[in-house]
Amino acid sequence: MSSPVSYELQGNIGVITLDNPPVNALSHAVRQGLLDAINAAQSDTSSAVVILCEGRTFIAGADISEFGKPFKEPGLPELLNIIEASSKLVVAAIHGTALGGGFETALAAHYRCAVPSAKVGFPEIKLGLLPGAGGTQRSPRLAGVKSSLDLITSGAPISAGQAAEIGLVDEIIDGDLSAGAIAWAEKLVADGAPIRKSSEQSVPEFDSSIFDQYRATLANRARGQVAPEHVLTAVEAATTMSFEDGLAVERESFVECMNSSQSVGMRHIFFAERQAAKLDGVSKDTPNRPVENVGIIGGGTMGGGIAMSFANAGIPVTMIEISDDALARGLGIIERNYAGSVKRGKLSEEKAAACRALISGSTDYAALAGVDLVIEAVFEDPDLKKKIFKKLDAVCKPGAILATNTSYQDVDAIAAATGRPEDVVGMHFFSPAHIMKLLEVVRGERTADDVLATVMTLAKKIRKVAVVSGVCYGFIGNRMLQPYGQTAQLLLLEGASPQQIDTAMESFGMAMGPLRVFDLAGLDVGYKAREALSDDDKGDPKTFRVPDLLVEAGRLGQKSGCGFYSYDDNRKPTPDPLVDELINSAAADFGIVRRDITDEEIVDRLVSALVDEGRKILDEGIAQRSSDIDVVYIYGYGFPAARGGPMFYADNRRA
Ligand code: 3H9
Repeated sequence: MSSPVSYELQGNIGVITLDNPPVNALSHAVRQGLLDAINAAQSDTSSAVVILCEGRTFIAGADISEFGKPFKEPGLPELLNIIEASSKLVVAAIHGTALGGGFETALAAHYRCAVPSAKVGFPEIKLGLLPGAGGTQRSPRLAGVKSSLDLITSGAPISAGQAAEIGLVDEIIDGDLSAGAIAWAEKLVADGAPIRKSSEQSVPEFDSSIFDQYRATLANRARGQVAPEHVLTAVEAATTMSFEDGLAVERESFVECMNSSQSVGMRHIFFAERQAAKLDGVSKDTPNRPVENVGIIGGGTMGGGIAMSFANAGIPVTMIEISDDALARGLGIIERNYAGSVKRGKLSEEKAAACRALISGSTDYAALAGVDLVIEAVFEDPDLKKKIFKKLDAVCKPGAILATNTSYQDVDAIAAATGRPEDVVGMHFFSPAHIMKLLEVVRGERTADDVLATVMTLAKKIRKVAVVSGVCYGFIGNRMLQPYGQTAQLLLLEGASPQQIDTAMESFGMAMGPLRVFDLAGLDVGYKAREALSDDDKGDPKTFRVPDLLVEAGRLGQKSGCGFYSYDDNRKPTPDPLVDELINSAAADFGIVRRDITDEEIVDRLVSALVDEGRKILDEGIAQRSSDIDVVYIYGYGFPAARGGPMFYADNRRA
């Protein structure tokens, strides 16, 4: 088999080219090829070596699919030490993304150049890992402790320009990277530039309290995760030990993280997220419909957030509201959201203005005549939705995709209100829609393959993680939430307090416990929904008696200042003895003798409630695969990524 790495002399420059699509990951064959090439360069007539990559990107990291499998020499840390020890000057030429082990390869080179659009970073933390091939040792020596900790603990990439500012990139190359990098290498040789080893630099001065500061911040931000503490230990070692000893500390930490269940869960999610984009029964060559502009019906919180998601990706949006006042209110919310992002430093003034300029409004459906996609985001009234789709059918051009953002309703029934059900699909965003990453794409019985394929592509463009769901009440996520919420109510009656349940689930890793979620969403929402149901459909009264009593006592949740908790002006929850009394008396009414319930039982029963419903969803073919359900819960419901999602957690715990 031919090697994914080639080596040739171009004049006096040895050019090493990696070609391992799609992202030039450092598979065993790539590592071996790099080793052979760098060895070859030592004894030929080259005076410098340039490492270049074919395709869309520089090396995007170690090959994650090799993790957890038997290791094959050469290992990356050793290979990078050999590259750094090269007697010929080594230049890394970066385009696309140099990530993780890829960026570590660049840091082991003696000089680094990059095109302006390139990005570099250490995403290992998102896999429950830390850089394991010298990144924690070389980066602080080049960029200082603070910049390195920011890069490694956030996992977020930075631009080539930012990397140049902090000393991680030496030269920005405009135009053709290959020609530019070779010319720059020739110039370095001609100028007598030294072989500059990152490992031999000394760490610039830093504030000695920095590690304590990061420890405190990370204890909060990355609650319960093991990798961040290892990052701090390894970077600290770079400041107190020799390079070799620091590397040994990094190695030990890396191996420990790699074997942790947290990293196993996060790696599962990495592949699950990419797998979710694949459609069963739809060829990946299915042509996409063009989507160059979008209409949104409804300028509420949801419609506004959806509009921002598209505008942020450069796609113009026309927002429809029923009156000038409602439209002004909707556009006003968007305005304030953008202003908030600028204030928090998340967006530049210019970028915010450019995005805002892409959103226009109208009260006339005729404004939607030319759009390629319409998303309806009005409140959950099935008749209203059907009426809107009838109107859209009349006004939209042939081939336009008609989507509903419904969280629960029957997408097939909505599609049937039009004469073109094949163009209708569900696009269920999560609030706040411009921030939450999950998009449930609901495949109706008659949704056309190219509509589905288009929406999946579009999801990636607007930076959402899309998961396909079949039609059922609540789709994947909200359907599973129902038994989860009901189990929380049973636990209350049987003896647990709201704060015990929430604390147990938050310690397990949930972003928020179930009762705080109820309070946030508003207890009146479920109350109103139940009013419309028959006693049979409502189910076991034990599963809703407490929230009903709370609503009847005027405790609607955060919005009324109290629900399962009392809230202060900063929305900080405090346990309320009145709620305990109310739970006690409800339990007595049902003849339940309350008992001590362990945190373990709470977690077990609540997660099992999710998983049992998840299994039914799989059996019914509503979800394409178990890992899709994990993706829904991690990106839409605050399930801890380090547990790999509810289905993965259950499968692995019982295995
Ligand atoms: C590491 O480096 C550890 C070291 O410090 C120490 C080692 C000792 N491996 O995301 P996409 C696949 S840890 C294997 O859709 P995009 C991916 O599964 C690693 N496969 O593309 C997908 O396959 P498929 C640190 C990988 O253009 C295909 O490539 N690095 C890897 O939207 C396309 O992926 C990272 O964590 C990989 N490293 O985004 C970077 N990366 O088509 C991870 C991708 O079969 N990668 N694949 O579904 C990324 O962030 C994105 O892929 C990237 C491109 C931004 C590069």
